[in-house]
Order: sequence, then C-alpha cells, then structure tokens
Amino acid sequence: MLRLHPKDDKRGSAMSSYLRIPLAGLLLLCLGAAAAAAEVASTGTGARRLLEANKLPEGSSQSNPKRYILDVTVGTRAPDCVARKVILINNNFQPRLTFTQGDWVEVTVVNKLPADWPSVAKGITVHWHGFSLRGSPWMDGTKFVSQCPIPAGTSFTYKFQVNEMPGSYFYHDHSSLNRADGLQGPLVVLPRKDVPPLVSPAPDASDVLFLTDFWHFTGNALAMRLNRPFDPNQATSASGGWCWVGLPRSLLINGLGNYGECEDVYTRKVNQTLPFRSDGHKANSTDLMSPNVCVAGQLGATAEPSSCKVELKATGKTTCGQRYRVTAKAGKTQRLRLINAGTLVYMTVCIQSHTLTVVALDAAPVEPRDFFECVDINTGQRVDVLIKPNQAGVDTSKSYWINVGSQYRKGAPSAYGIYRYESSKATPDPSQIIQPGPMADRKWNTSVTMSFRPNRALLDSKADKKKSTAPYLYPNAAPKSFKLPSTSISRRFVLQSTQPLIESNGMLKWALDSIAYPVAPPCKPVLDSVYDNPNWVSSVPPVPSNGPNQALYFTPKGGNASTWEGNGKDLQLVDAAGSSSNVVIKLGKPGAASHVLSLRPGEMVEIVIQNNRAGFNGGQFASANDSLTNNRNGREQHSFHLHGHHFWQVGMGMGEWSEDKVKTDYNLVNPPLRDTTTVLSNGTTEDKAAWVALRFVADNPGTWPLHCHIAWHEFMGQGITIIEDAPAIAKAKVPPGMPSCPAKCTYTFANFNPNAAKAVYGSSGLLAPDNSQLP
Ligand SMILES: [Cu+2]
Repeated sequence: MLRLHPKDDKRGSAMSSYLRIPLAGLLLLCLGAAAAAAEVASTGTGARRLLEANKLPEGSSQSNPKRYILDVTVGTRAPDCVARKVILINNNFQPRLTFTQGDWVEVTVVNKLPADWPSVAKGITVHWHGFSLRGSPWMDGTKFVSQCPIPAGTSFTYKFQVNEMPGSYFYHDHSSLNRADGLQGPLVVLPRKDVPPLVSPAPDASDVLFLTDFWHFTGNALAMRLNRPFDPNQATSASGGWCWVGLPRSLLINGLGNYGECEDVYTRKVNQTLPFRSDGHKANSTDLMSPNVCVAGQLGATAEPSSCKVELKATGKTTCGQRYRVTAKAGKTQRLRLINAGTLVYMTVCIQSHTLTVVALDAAPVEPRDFFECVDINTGQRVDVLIKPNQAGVDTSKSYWINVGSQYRKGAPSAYGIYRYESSKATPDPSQIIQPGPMADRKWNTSVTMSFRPNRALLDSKADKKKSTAPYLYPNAAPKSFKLPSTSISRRFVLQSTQPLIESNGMLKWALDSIAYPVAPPCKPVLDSVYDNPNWVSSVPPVPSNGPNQALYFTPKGGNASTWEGNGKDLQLVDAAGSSSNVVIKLGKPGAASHVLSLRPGEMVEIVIQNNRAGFNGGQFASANDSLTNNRNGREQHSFHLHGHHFWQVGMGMGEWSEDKVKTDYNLVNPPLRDTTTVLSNGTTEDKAAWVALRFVADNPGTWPLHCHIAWHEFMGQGITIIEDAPAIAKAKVPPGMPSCPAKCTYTFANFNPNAAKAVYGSSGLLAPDNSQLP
C-alpha cells in the first residue's frame, strides 16, 4: 500500500522549504471547530459520559476525507477530587475519537497551550498508538523521528488512511510528558459493515474504559526532576538532584478517580470502606503524602498535598466521589475496550463475579479465552473483553465493582468503577470488593501471556466478491506483516535493557545496549534525514568512547552466531559459557546519542529485549554514596511498544535469553500478535532477568520507535529508532505542511536551575494543585 512517487518535490534545503499553514487557513480551521461544537456526541450524561472529540463528518475518500479538530488548551479540572490545571481537548478531558476502517481522515491539532505551561516552548505532537500508518510514515506523530513538534500558536493537520485492523487504540502526545496531563484519549476503529465481525453474534453493547494514572503536578514539571544529576558528586546547587516521580496519586477510569478514596473526605469523612490499594489497605494520611524519592541530600523535594482534607474545599461543583458506571443489560452481551493509557502503572482490571472473555489484544483478534474476574494490561496495551449474559452467580438486579489495581508499584493506588445492571439502583456492597492480589499470586504469568492464539480465521479472511464482503484486514488484503513467524529470520537483534549512569554528567538513564536517547539530538527528524540521504544511517555519530551507533545484530544460522555483521568495531560478542549457544553481549561505556536499528526491505527480523540488571555493563558508579545505588542490581518490568507494526510475540521467559530458548520457549506456529509487550522482572523480588522475543516483516518503510511505554522511562532514554527500508523512504513523497523545526532541539530539558524553573513553572518552581480554581 505504500505509495511511491518520483522524488519530484525534493526539497532544495532540508528544512526551509517545509510548507507552513498560512494564517488565513488557520483561522478557517478554528472557525470550523466552533461550527462543529453542535455535533459533539456523547454516550451518557454528567460526569459519566465519554465525550467525543469534535468531528466534521464528510465523505471518506482521499479527496474528501473525514475531518476532525483537536483544540488543545489548558483548564482547571478535578478528575480525582484535587483541582489542578490539566490539558483539555475541545474543552473536554481525554475525549474519544472514532474512525471507521478504510476512512481517509484529516485531524487538525491546534496547539493553544498557554505561555506559562511547563515546557510549552517544546511544542506538541499527536501519535496514533497502534496504527501502522502504511504509506504515511510522516504522520506517526513522533517528535524528531517523524516530525518536528507543533509550536504553540500554530496547528498541524495529520492526514492518512485508517488502514488498520478494527479495534481499540488511543492517541497521545509523543513529544514530552504532556500526556500525563491529559493530551490523549481513546481511539476506536470501527469495522466496515462488509468485513467479518470480530465475534458473532455482535455484542449488544460496547463501552470504553480509558485507564490512566494521575499526579497532582504536571508531567513536564515532574520529568524535569528526572533530568538532574543522579550522582551526588556531580549535582550542584544550580542543578539540584535527581528525583523520582513517585507513585501516581490516583488511577482514573474515563477521567474519574478519587484521590486516596477521598470522596467522603470531601464531606469531611474519611472513607474507611473502600481499599486504597489492591492489597486491601485502607487510605490514611501517610499514603496521601507519598514522599518524593530524591537523591539524599539534594535539592528538589517538593511539597505534595498532605491529605484530602487539606486539598478539598467544599466549593460546590465537583465530580468528587463519582465513579464511572458501565450500564449492563440482563441477557445481553457487553463488550468492554480496556485501554491502559497510564504513564507508569501495570494494571489489573477486575469485574466482580463476572467472567471476562478476551477477544482482542492490542486490536489484534485472538481466539476467545475466559478469565474469571481479572485481566492484566500494561501501559500502552489494550485488551478487549466480552461479558456474556446469564453467568452463574450473577444477580442482574444488583451492581458489581470494577476494580482497577496497580501491579509492581508497591503502594500505588486502585480505582473503582461500577458495573451496574440497569434494573439495579443500589451501589455494590463495599465488603464484596474483589482484590486482584499481587502478581506473584496471579495467573497472568509468562505462560498465560504466551498462550493467546491469533484469530487466524479473521486475519486470513479474503474478499468475497460474490457476497460483496471485504477481508477483516481491509484494505490490507494480504499484508506480509501477518505472515507467520516460522519463516526463517534474516537477522536477530539482542537489545540489553539497563539503567546506566552517564559518567560525564552523572545523569541516570534507561538505555538499550548502553545507549540512551540524547538530550539534544540533531534538529531534524530522523525520517527527513533518511529521506534526504538514504545512507544517512552510516553517518550517525557514534557514542563517544563506545563505538556503535547502530543496534547490534548477528546471523542466527549456519554456525556463525559469533560473527557480527554490523557496526561493532569496539564491541565483542562474548561467549560467557564457552558455547556459541550461550551468547551475551559485552558493551562499552554507556552514553546518550542517536541510536538506530536499520532494516532491509522485506526481511523478517527478530528482536530480543533482555531485561538486565540496572548496573549491568559497569555502567553504574559503584562508589556513589547514595541510598539508591543499593537498588541498582535490581530490575523493573517494562512495557515495550513498537510503532509501525504489530509483531509476533514469539517468546517470553525468565532468566537470560540464549539461542537454546528458540527450541524450548518459542512458539513459531501461532504466537500472540501485539504492538506492546511486557519485559518482565521476576514479580516479587525483581532480581531475576527476563526477556521477550519479537518477530515481524520489515514491509512498512518509515522510521518507527521501539520504546518503553512507561513515559518516564522513555523520557530517560529507553528506546531506539528503527529505520525501515531507507531507499523506499528516500523515494516517498513528503506531505506538505510539516511543522518547521526549531533552532534548538531537545528530547528532554535543560538542567534544573531554580531561577529558570520559577520563571517557567511559577513561584513554587512547579505547578501545584490549585483549589482556588475549582470549578
Ligand atoms: Cu521501562
């Protein structure tokens, strides 16, 4: 489906000839937004509604696309009872977008963030999470990979065909931490009427649970503190010291949560009924003042709300105490689209007394599987479930709890919603709340995760002209992407995930093969660099004293597994056990730089992500005299998301990956198809290694990040850019009107400086919760 064009519009100079949307055009778009307001649809009333983004329905052809406008502003809301400034889209918090498969769409993002918004000068982007965007790699919405960000006061229109599987997705900012503040929302792709249904008969009703984790400071203000020296010896009074973001203050279900289960504190009563956390613990003031984890003795600790009582003023209108309710009908099948759009937390979603039938993972259809009460979703993942009628033990005159619990983050909160049968007026009994329990006690382990089977009947369905039907993958009739992974691979990449300290500046990073995203990349998207020069990848500056700029790989066959094909001049492939079947990588000193993985057209590759201990490869300062150093032999779980593709999750396991795992732990026949996967740690102790192996066909020319979807980890550098089929990129047509690039580009932010921070973030240095503006 990639449309190749003669390079007839090749730009003379790299950036200067980008078209900009003329001011007159921008005004017209804004007027369009106002005119569209009357067409906003909702699925409910009051705080329970899921709002649709403004929509200007028209035709759906390339020349007559469906047009949408996302008007990005800031306003005060109290999603979890604590009032603060959040990002709004068309004046709504996290509204839903709905496309239909095969639609041509144009989505105009109007950046109206105010001048005092943290990091407003960095601009914004919108990424279509889970979309492969075949033929439209410039529309991926990734800062400095597919585009430069959209500056405040301007707009950019994303244009593409919804050439995707029907299913559950989301859209979100992919430039900084703005998505923690609300610059995101659910994205549903409806099937065309003539494609086979996901399940038959079709569900009677459908709802979305858009799940997020939420803080009381803005995402960029919190992220700024991650960009200070971790090494106490390198921190100064001007830089301050590194601080972790801490636990989310609440989880939100469709924008509704209750900080510390505070809803009764709003009326001056501490709620001692509903547990604060998934271990059943009830909230107290200590929970509500979860301290910032800062490097000992460093500047930067910031006061947080200390209790509900302090933060909640009885000023009248509030959503406080409200819970999202799914309304179910007796005798009817309900579909729920569960979307974990959090920035940090791995979630377990439970619906009391009900069996959840999983029918799709990350939009990809799976053979249905039943789970009693609970399913797991890591950040970036989607799980579609059916709740079938007439379940044993379910009384349809009652209501039941929905529990969204946190995993892996001890002390992180839960959120509660209500699964209400329409004949029921009562709220469920608090004593009946179910708790998912810690990961170690749960069923959703590696073998369960690997046991999902792709729904081949749907993926393989073909057009039937006699019956006027289209294939499920319409308009992708038979994409190579869905070719089974048993085909032999051409190359295997092994990416070691670690958390090194950078020696030169004492910064803490997350890295792959010891290379983290740079703070200041070249001021040009990677996609444009490859477009201008398909051999650009060979000119990527190497990491100082380290050697590589490209991901390392080896040929897996023919007894040649110890031979590097790639750019590994300073690297060794060390056979730790004296056997070529047990290959590990030894790397040089960690650094922060452009890091790319270049794929040839049409090859099937395997990428292994090895979750190694934080200080692997000598990247830590063993002598650093801070308490956090003691933890640096540990590991954390991560949620790796690949742009531009669904991949076959061919293997997943604990311990160190080795060639032997292909025989013992791989499924090359019918593995799960996903776009986001967990790289586990050992649930309870976090001291054991784990790995995941992915395969896909490089048939989608473009530049596609592979990164941790924990936004804070990504911010700290945990990702790599895949360059796919550079010659085809160079022949593609650049869409007109891409945002122009700033003079200076940063992935992250300048080091902390108290005076500069005050100027940008207000007198407290951060944007604090603001009860005076409670609506
Ligand atoms: Cu991560």
